[in-house]
Amino acid sequence: MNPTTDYFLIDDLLTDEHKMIRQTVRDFVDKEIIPIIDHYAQKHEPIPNLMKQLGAIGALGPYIPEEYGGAGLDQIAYGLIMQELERGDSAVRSAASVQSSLVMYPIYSFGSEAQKKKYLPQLASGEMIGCFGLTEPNHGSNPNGMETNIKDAGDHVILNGAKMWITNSPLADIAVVWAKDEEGVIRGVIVERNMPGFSTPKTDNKWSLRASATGELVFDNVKVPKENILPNIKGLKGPLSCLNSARYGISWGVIGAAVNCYEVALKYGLERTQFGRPIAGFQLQQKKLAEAITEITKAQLLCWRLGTLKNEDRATPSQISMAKRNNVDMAIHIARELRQVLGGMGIMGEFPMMRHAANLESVITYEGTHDVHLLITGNDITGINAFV
Ligand code: TGC
Ligand code: FAD
Repeated sequence: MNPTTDYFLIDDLLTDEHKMIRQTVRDFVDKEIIPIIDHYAQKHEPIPNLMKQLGAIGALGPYIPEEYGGAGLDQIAYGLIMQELERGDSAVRSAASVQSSLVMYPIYSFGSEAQKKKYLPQLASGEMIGCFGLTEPNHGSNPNGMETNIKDAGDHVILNGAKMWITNSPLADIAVVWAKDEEGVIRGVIVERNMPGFSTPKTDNKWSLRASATGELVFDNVKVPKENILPNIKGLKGPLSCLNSARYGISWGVIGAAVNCYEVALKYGLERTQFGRPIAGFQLQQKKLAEAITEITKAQLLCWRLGTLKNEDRATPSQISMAKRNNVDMAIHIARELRQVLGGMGIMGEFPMMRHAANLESVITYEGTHDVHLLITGNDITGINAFV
C-alpha cells in the first residue's frame, strides 16, 4: 500500500527550506483551521483573527523583501504556502492570496517608497487587512469596461463608482482600487476605510466560500489624496499583473483541496466495508482514487515547473492561465467524485468534500473564469482574439 500524495517524488526537487516552510503551514492548518473550519463555514462567518494568525506564520506577502515586512521567499515557497492553506479551506487561501498578491504585490511593485513603508509591514503582519477592487456590477470578465472613475481636484482626486464581489471588503482597512482617470486611463488608488463617502456592504447568502467575507466597495465622491495613487503603473496591465501572481498561487492552492479530499477518501475507503470487504477494494472505487492521484500528480508537476519559470521571471500569463484553469478543474472534479466514495457520509460537514466542492465553484469563477482562461490559451496559440 502506497498512500503518498507525492507519487512522483517531487519533494526531491524542493529545498530543505521549502519543506520546512510547508511543514510550518501544514501544522498551522491541522491545529488551527481543520478543527474549526466546518463551524465557521456552516455559520457563514469568517474565521476570527485569521489575518493575524496568517501574518504570524509568514503567509502574508512571503515573497516581499524583508525590509518591507515580507519573508523574501521564492515562488515555490509561495506556492507551497498556498497549497497547505487551501488544504484547510479555499477561504483561508483566498485571504492570504488577496493580501499577498492583490494588495501587497501592487503596492510593492507600483507604489512609492512612502506607500511601501506605510502599508507593507502592517499588511505582512496581518494588523492591517487589504482588499482588491477590480470587478464591477457591469464589468466582470471585461474589466477594461470599468465605470469607476477619478477626477482631478487639485491635491486630491474624487473617486466615484462601485465594485462588487470583493473578498474581505467588509473587513478591510484599505482597498487597492482600479479606476479610470479623465483620459480613460486605468489607475490604481489606495482607499482607506475612514475616508468619507467610502462604504463596504457585505454580500450574504453565498453557498460557496462561506468562511470568507465578500462584499462591495461603494465610492460616493470619496476624496483620495494624490499621494494615494500608485505612481508607477498605468493601464489594464496593472491589475492584470496582480492577477498573474494570484492565479499562480491558486494553481498551487487547489492541489491542497484535492489532496485533502484524496486523503480522506482513501482512508474512508479502506476502513468502510460493504459486501464483506473494504469499499476501496472495488474496481469502481479504485478508478476514482487512482484517477485522483494521477491528476494531483500532473497538477503538482505543472506547478513545480511553473514555479521554477516564475523564479526565473520567465513564466508567461498564458502559462499561468493554463495552470489555473487545469488545476481548479482537476480539484473540483476530484472533490465531486471522491465525495461519492463516502456515500451518504460525503454530504456531512465532518468530511471536507462538499465544502471544498462548493468553495471551488468560486475558485473556478474568480481570477478569470474557466472559459476566460481557455480563451487566453486560444488567443496565445492561434494569435486570434476570440473575446470580442
Ligand atoms: P488586453 O487588450 O488583452 O490587454 C490589455 C493590456 O494588459 C496587458 N495584459 C497583461 N499584463 C499583465 N498580465 C496579464 N495577464 C495580462 N493580460 C493582458 C496587455 O499586454 C495589454 O497591455 P498594453 O500595454 O498593450 O496596454 O485586454 P482585454 O481588455 O482584451 O482583456 C483581456 C482579458 C479578458 C484576458 C482580461 O481582461 C481578463 O483576464 N479578464 C478576467 C478578469 C479577471 O480575472 N478578474 C479578476 C478580478 S480579481 C478576483 O477575482 C480576485 S478573487 C480573490 C480571491 O478571493 O482569491
Ligand atoms: P461575467 O463576466 O458576467 O461572466 C458570466 C459568464 O460569461 C461566465 O461563464 C464567463 O466565462 C462567460 N463569458 C464572459 N465573457 C465571455 C467571452 N468573451 N466569451 C465566452 N464566455 C464569456 N473580483 C475582484 O475584483 N476582487 C475580489 O476580491 C474578488 N473576489 C471574489 C470572490 C468571490 C467569492 C467571487 C465569486 C468573485 C470574486 N471576484 C472578485 C469577482 C470575479 O473575478 C468575477 O466574478 C469573475 O471575473 C467573473 O465576472 P462576472 O461574475 O461578472 O461574470
